[in-house]
Amino acid sequence: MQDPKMKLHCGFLFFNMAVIFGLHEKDLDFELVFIDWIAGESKTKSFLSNLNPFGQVPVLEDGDLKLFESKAITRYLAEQYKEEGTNLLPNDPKKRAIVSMWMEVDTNQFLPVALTLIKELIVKPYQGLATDFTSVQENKEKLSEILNIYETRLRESPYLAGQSFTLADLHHLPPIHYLLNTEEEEVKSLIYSRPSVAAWVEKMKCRPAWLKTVVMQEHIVDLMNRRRLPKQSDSSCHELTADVAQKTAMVIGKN
Ligand SMILES: N[C@@H](CCC(=O)N[C@@H](CS)C(=O)NCC(=O)O)C(=O)O
Repeated sequence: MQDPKMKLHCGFLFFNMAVIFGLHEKDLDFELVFIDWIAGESKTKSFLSNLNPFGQVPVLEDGDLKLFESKAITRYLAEQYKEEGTNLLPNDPKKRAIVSMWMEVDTNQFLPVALTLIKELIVKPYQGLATDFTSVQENKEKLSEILNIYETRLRESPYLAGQSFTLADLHHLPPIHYLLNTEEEEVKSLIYSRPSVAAWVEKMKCRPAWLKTVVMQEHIVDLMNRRRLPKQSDSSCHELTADVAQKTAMVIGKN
């Protein structure tokens, strides 16, 4: 088998999922290098000096290029591999500006709220820490207001930046996936009680690239859980990639 061209250093959580989603949308081959950031693997000397001085994943290596920050990575994939897979950025500067605007909305409005909820409801319990329910309540209220604006927008157009799926939509689905997987029914109903938001989410969830992303993420979580078991036998990154590739192909077929 030919060596994959790119290497993605990544672990659990949605920033990582966004890049995996982007790679699948672009139909690109890559090697996945699992980084257990919860166990501190993104803070080693070698990671900090070779990959990301901020000690975070995801990091993409494409030849001599090393990139961190998920949105910088997916934008690079969209531009560098324009002719491959889905076109994630329109050519027209005005349409492209609308994509950038909704990506900024994601970063500055949606993500801080979603991230707090996901940390409180998923990450902290995983780490054995107590959830701050006051913060959960505050952020549910903020999420509701933000989703009202999204509902209005998505009544006008099927995707955030217009008629087609773009990077702006791509970056929203991974955190939404986590929000839908919390134990809090109210968080789920904030999303599903808004018909246009619900339709947008359901449409995106059917994308073949997303289905592959979910399978890959489930294996990342499995690997993370296995590492926490006593006497686990560790898998190498190559084993993970091969295993994931095989299971992904089995579940949805190679398109
Ligand atoms: N803005 C960054 C955020 C990346 C991020 O927060 N990564 C988390 C994992 S999801 C991480 O590596 N955390 C380890 C740490 O901050 O110590 C991006 O979009 O890539």
